[in-house]
Amino acid sequence: MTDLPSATAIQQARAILAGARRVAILTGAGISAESGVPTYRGVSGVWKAFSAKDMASPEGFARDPERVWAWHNDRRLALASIAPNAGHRALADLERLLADRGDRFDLATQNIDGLHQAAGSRNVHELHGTILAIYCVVCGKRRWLGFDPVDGLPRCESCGGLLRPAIVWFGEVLPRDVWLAAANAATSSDVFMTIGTSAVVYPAAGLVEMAIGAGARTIEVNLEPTPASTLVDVALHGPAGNILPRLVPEA
Ligand code: BJW
Ligand code: ZN
Repeated sequence: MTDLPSATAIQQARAILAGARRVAILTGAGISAESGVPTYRGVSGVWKAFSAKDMASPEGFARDPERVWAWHNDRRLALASIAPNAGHRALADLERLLADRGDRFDLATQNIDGLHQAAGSRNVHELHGTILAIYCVVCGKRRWLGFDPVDGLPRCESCGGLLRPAIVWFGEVLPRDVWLAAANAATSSDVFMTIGTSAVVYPAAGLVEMAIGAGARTIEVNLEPTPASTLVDVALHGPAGNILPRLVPEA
């Protein structure tokens, strides 16, 4: 079990955030873990039970779309009864505080679960897409799906093509406009935070280095050390739901 960060480390991070005018955030599965969403890596991670090659690649979907759809249906059903936690809410509070001051806040997330938006975050860049939307593999037409169950293999209303979850799988390029917004936020931020991500999946993991290269102060919040820990100014190790509410300046 990880010890909580020292009061001094929390204080350092609070001081960095208190003076911030342009905050950029990167989140990963760890911020949703306390809501009950499984992370990908680690002992109880999704990739222990399911192969990323089969479930998170265009080749895996082409081989067995029924199996990929069945798994996504299960996950969407589970999400329907999952709520944001104190970590998501603290980031939404921080966004409101900065907006009230006329300052900038960008939240780039690798998560596909929609929990930041459910917590009230507005300026969210979904780097790896969303499990709550679908698009046609033939004509690209996209539509919102939400938590509704899908029977069998869903087909496009326009062209009859196979529909797939609007998630970015391995080997696929991130949506260009979303990536550019996140990269721009990172390189123009004065404070960049990386939260609940193992920081191994690129290009998202590169945002912290881009922010540092452009002069941002940096904070990491994670249960355990990651490749980003040695790069940041302050690394806070512990649960995001405990740490984040303690970092947000009072309004
Ligand atoms: C807590 C906590 C608590 C827990 N509080 N913390 C070799 C080298 C470099 C790159 C590559 C390479 N080979 C291939 C690549 C490219 C590849 C990549 O980076 N692979 C690496 C794994 C090596 N990237 C891509 O393919 C991307 N596209 C791309 O690069 O396009 C250009 C290109 C095209 C063609 C060829 C090559 C390049 C796309 C990546 C898409 C990733 N998509 C996924 C799948 C979603 C599937 C689904 O859900 O259905 O997105 S992968 C998966 O990992 C998911 C996540 O968003 C992503 C990141 O994971 P995350 O969020 O960091 O979660 P975990 O589980 O890893 O970590 C959780 C963390 O939380 C841990 O650190 C815990 O300690 C912590 N934690 N509880 C605080 N309470
Ligand atoms: Zn179509």
